[in-house]
Amino acid sequence: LGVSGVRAQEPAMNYDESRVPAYTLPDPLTMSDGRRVADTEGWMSERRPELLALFESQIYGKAPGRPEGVHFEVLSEDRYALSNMATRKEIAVYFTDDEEHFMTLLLYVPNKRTDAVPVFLGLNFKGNHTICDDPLVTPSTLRTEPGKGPSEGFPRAAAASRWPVEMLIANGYGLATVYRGDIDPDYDDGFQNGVHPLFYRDGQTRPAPDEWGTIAAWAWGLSRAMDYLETDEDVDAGRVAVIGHSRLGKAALWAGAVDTRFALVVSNDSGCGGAALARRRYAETVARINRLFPHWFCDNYKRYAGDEDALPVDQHELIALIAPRPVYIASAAEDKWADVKGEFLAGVHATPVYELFGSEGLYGTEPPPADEPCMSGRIGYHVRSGGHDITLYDWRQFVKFADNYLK
Ligand code: GTR
Repeated sequence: LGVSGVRAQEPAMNYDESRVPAYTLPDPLTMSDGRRVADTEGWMSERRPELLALFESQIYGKAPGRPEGVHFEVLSEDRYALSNMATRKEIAVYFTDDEEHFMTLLLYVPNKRTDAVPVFLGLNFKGNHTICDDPLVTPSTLRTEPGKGPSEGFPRAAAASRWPVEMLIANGYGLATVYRGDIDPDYDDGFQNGVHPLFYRDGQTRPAPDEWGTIAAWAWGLSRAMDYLETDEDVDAGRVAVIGHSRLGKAALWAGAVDTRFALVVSNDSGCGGAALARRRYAETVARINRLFPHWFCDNYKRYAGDEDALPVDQHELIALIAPRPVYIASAAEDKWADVKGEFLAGVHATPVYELFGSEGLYGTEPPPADEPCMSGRIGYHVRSGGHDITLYDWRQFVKFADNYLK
């Protein structure tokens, strides 16, 4: 489908709950051939790989896995960061065996530690230097569409409200982050920049219809960050939580689904193509997201524009792919664009898979009232009052939830 074909199928935007169409969700515990998943062994060895392959080929696209040449270089280490509370490291993660293509991982670990620490890992929107007011963080090079965005990058600490580094350090967590543009710049250039061309076969000029878009590339980058964290003795790689807000929340969920090394997954306001059920067609739809962000998903996903019922999966099964590892889904009351109820219901409908593992999940037919988190099961959830953002309130809940599993 060309872009105009996608637009022709695009239905009017719906913000009216009474106009959400009737839909039937695919059952995560029924195989494509109709067999029921009887136990965790059947889930792990048969149904999970089947679902993963469907998400891969129809939505996010296949990524190349860990390249042989991946290697790391600690560029700086400073034990006196954040008023001596933390050690800061900057690490070049080279994607191949050359040293031309890399991302810069910024890592803080608490100085008050007796052992390797649990870490939150997430991509940032505007550059590593924007996450806090630390004058020694190397500014990331801005990679936006030519002519768009501030030409000289964002000021230091521009995104500090989204990254409560001191609070995490005080609670015994490390924080690791990478600028999304280091992996793949967030605009449609036919996949010429970013990591995609590094893995083209001879003569290939763009990903095949079932190969990775930008979100899968970001998720792949999170796994490469994990490759480094596994080598850092200050970090307990068995206790890494992957987190993301909005489009980066979609990437965090996909990273957590693909890569079982992530011990816990946090989705904040991830919406369409993230935690929200596609079949509800509430606010942002498959048609709309593919028209505005044609580079995010694989080309096969465009087939489902206006035809969500034909999807062989829905987003509750993305949550289920994380089972039995804990997952937290956060919504914001005024963030209707991300479909609060659709995000909540995805957690509810992933629950049978958690129950198969003997765990509790998430329950109910309506999201809980604002600012009343649910944390009794392995699927945590809250609606924060306010709009599309990630705030200290959100992070406090994630830490509280993570304390149950990573401490
Ligand atoms: C919006 C997009 C959403 C969400 C958001 C964001 O424009 O429609 O899916 O990802 O951007 O990343 O802030």
